[in-house]
Amino acid sequence: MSSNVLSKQAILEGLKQAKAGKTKEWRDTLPTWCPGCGHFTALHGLYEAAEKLKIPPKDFVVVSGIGCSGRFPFFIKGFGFHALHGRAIPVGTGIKIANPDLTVVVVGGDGDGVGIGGGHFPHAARNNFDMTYVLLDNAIYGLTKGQISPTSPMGMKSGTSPYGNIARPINPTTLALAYGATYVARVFSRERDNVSQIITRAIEHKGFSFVHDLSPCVEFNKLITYQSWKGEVAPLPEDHDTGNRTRTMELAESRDPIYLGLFFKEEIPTFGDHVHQVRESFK
Ligand SMILES: Cc1ncc(C[n+]2csc(CCOP(=O)(O)OP(=O)(O)O)c2C)c(N)n1
Ligand code: SF4
Ligand SMILES: [Mg+2]
Repeated sequence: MSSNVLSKQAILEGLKQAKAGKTKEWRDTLPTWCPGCGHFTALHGLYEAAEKLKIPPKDFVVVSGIGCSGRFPFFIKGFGFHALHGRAIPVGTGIKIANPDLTVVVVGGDGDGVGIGGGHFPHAARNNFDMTYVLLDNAIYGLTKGQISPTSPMGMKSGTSPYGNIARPINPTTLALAYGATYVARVFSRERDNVSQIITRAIEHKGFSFVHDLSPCVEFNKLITYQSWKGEVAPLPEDHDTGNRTRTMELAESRDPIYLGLFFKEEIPTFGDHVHQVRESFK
């Protein structure tokens, strides 16, 4: 493994340092995930983004659903809302409407975001709410100990699919593009610096930004792992046009390889801009 990987040893060392009081401004409570969980990388990415963009904790809100991914708000200094399973996005959009000055980041798992909560994702995207949605995809229900999720591959065996998964998986990156998200990226939790960079740019983006993080569950998913994904991923072609939504969908659908990087970005008025225009027209 490269030095860029959050190895078990590096995580334990990090926890030791944090315990010794060498914590950064953005860290508060120590994460409780299994050592090696992919979710650590996105958390680190959020720390780096908040530091880089100098977002004070009073202006930072992290909203999550339920799942191992749902623990995020506890591990970040700022405001947090641990919502119901699949209901993080509507809570996040409500917060943004109530106080547009806040930086709102919604974090959730594959089960949370494209399973039970799948009906909220399209509307946040098409309305172009100025917020970031990080979907931590481990292709399994981690918190409830390993049932198949909407992103699990066909044939995958689990407690709820002892003879193999019979349903076709959903591709969250393609969904985000189809729903009209104005910033769409895919990252892999094995690549810490890329994750931090993409999350930082996503938060900077004015509009609905979506980051699909391939984030392995080292405890319950023995099929989709750091190793299996490592052999399947590749960066987007260097000449990739991030302004072409249709062509981008083809690349998002590819399984061989699974592309990583910034797929699409466009600057159009946000939900808040439209509300402002409507208010102006009252005058
Ligand atoms: C309404 C409701 N249904 C089911 C559950 C049980 N439950 C808790 S977490 C979870 C799935 C979590 O999987 P995912 O969203 O992929 O997050 P992960 O734990 O993998 O990060 C389920 C089914 C619940 N808490 N609430
Ligand atoms: S059960 Fe899986 S998803 Fe949950 S903390 Fe452990 S490794 Fe991460
Ligand atoms: Mg999951």
